[in-house]
Amino acid sequence: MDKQHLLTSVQMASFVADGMLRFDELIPDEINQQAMREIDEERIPRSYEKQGQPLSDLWPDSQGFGAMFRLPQVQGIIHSLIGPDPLYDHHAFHRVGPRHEEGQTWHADAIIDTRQHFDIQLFYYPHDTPREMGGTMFLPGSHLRRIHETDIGRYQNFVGQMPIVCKAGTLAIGHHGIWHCAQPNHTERMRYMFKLRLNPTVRQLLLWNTDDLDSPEIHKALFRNHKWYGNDDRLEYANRIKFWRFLTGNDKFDSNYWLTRIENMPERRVPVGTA
Ligand SMILES: O=C(O)CCC(=O)C(=O)O
Ligand SMILES: [Fe+2]
Repeated sequence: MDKQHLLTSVQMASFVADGMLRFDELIPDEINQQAMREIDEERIPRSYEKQGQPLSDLWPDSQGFGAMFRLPQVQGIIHSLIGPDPLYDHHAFHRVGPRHEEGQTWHADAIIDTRQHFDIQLFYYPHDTPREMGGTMFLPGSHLRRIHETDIGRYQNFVGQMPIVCKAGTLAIGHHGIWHCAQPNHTERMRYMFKLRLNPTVRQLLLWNTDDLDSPEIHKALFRNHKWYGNDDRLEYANRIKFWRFLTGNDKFDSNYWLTRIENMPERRVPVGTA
């Protein structure tokens, strides 16, 4: 894997804090056009392929979706987060018709799943997506609040929610726990969005370009406050510390003594009669 395509430690810290990363205009237009054609002409089936198969076996001749995830830049992103030899979990083609006034309810694509090991989902936008066309709405920082699918469906809007308003060829990568929902399409055009879920087959440990592992920017990225959790921000920070420890293998990593304090459960006994 060419180091130049791997994510940096600061980007990984952003993923730990936000549960997502976005790469605007990453995919060339030729691939975007082919990808939409593949959906329209049903050259790639809507139904799931064999789940749990190596991603590398999937759609070998595809000039659209296959070419998209085989791009060295996309391979570098995938490698950084879930390592080599990822597995295909499932895919979904979304075509939201013109004047489709309904959005999805807020949800995560998961049952309650408390693993530190995580899957990623690629959300690929092959054409310009202005706000009136929807885009997928994400809630950065929601991925560590593990919920069951539409448990959060009663909510309408959150402080800090982020619609993917983007140019063609944009890719968002989400942690499996990220809260999101499709938005209505108020335009006269069809909206396309392609989702692909992938599973790791290796321990997710230092898989990215770690040259900047000691950068002070990591701390800033990890302890970003998204505001929507109000006074509960420290709980989020504690969960991110655990996640960063998992990714770096550094069990002593902490900030402000937050985890070290609650992990202090001494077992050393004072010999009886010495007091
Ligand atoms: O269409 C969208 O923007 C989101 C669809 C979605 O929630 C999904 O594929 O999991
Ligand atoms: Fe979803």
